[in-house]
Amino acid sequence: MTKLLTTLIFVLILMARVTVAQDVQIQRVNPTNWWVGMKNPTVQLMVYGPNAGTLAYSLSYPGVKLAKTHTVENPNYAFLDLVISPAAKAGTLKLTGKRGSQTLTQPFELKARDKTPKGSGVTSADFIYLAMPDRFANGDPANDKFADMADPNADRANPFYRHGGDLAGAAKHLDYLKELGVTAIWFTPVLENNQPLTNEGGVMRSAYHGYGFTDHYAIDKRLGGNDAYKTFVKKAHADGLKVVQDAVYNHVGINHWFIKDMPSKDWLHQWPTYTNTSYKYQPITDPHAAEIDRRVTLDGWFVPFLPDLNQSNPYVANFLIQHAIWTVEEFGVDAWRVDTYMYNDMPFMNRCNAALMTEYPKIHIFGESWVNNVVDQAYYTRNKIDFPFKSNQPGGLDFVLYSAMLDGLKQNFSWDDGVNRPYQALAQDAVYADPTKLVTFLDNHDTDRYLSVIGDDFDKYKIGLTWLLTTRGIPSMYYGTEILMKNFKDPSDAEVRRDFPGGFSGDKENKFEAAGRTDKENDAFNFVKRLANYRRVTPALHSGKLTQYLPQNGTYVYFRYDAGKTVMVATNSTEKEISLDTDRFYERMNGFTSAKNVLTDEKLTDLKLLKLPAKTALVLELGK
Ligand SMILES: [Ca+2]
Ligand SMILES: [Ca+2]
Repeated sequence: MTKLLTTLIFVLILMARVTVAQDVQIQRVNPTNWWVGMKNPTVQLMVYGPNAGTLAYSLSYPGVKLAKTHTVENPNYAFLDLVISPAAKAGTLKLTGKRGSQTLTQPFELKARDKTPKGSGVTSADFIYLAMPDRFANGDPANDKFADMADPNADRANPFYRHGGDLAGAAKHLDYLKELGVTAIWFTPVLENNQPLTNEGGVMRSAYHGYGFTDHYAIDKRLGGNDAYKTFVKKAHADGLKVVQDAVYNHVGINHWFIKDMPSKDWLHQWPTYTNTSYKYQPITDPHAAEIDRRVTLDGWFVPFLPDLNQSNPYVANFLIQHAIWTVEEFGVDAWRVDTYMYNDMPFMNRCNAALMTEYPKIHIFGESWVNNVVDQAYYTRNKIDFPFKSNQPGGLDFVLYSAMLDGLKQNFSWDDGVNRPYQALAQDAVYADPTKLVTFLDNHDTDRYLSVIGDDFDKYKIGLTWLLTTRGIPSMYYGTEILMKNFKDPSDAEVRRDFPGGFSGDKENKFEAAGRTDKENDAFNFVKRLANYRRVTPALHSGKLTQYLPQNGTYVYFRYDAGKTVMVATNSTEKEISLDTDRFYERMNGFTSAKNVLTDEKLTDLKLLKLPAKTALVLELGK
């Protein structure tokens, strides 16, 4: 009898323990690791698992203190504030979580910081190439699709599905980019997008664009995962190329693991009924704006499957800021492009930018704020306007100059139109703290492709690229522009995101090689190559001053110059050859008696009258 009772008690105790063990678990800790020797000694761990928030946490590790444990609405989360002293050594600490007689332990690694360059920044000495990894090159067909993912499809015949491109594929073409004169690669986001197909405009589409994160600490395994990204960045750096990471703070994918079981209701911006952002930027800067308009712009959701994060929730803010720092430290990326910048909480953005710049003083941050005027564009970057809110963002994508350059190519010359447009855009640079930190472009993955916008006009194509590569700012080019890829977004943006020919096995043409390109494509490729490589070794085009002259009779002339060199760019936007009298430019041409045509090597010994053929932009390096 006693024996039976003992056995029964033993079984009951065992059952109770099993119950507790299943009832309480730690399934995730984010960040997944941290480092010793960071400038900011604190890190907040988000601990997740069934009832993880009901445990009493402690740790014992020399130089590391658990300063505070926070619990939130959802008992499945705990937030632990760790303080890591400068004396702490790298190693793995053990987090201990206790509830009653139950004890759980969770290892957490504190790595040593290695010496490889991180957050080195991009500057106006760089030339950025924007590519969509799914559409650029497929290096590993084994990772094209996974049956266990929410979207198990990959099909190159379907423009809306994944096509199988990956980081290993892009890594194979770094020589191609170097030859072209590119110095930095910007991929659309590489983080896991384990999103189902979504219905957009009546068509089921995959999340190949990458803007719906589902796990911040995983690079999408269809792109090769974390190891492939590390390898890619290392190889790019070894080849002298920088890497720009595309970051999204405003929203995540609806399939994000923390959205399925949110820490608290206010993790997201919540509305009584679904509310989309208006996509209108005026209410953010308008001193007369109604508060509701402002809220809808900022807190409305970007689309129904990209829920809007509430960055005024301190745990959300910490999560996002730490992820940014973790990414730079873990992968060694150089610069940071921020998606949908203007829809974020601006005080949060300033905190986030400051945290990145504190750890990585040289990092460059440039956000996407799709506006059409200089005042609104300046608001999101360091500026000289007396706005009630002052942004600390060093750069931004130059949407104003983008529109202006396209107008300059599309419009006929008149009082305000044609080449007056880029002139006028640059004439307003006084509002920026440093306009050379803006990233310039002629198209991107969200716009009609450049060549189509300018009516397939190869002369105009060369003029626009000449402006891009010689005016102020950090130039960026969308993949395929150099081989004359074109298309409008009509009927869908898939049209401007076609596969790079030669990046995928079975491709009939390989345009990564000169032999695979047509004569005209080689002409285009060689044009970009020549100008980009000239720019690469010409500091006057990076940091030199810009003097521009009032456009006259369809011509637009400007100079970039420093102590070493003066480069003159003379555009004739008309259909007729022009003989340009250069007397007007004496301020900049005084003392120069000859010039070299940078694109043809032709020598000019008479600078009094410049022959400008119809629809051309001459690039002349002036000589004595
Ligand atoms: Ca692949
Ligand atoms: Ca928002």
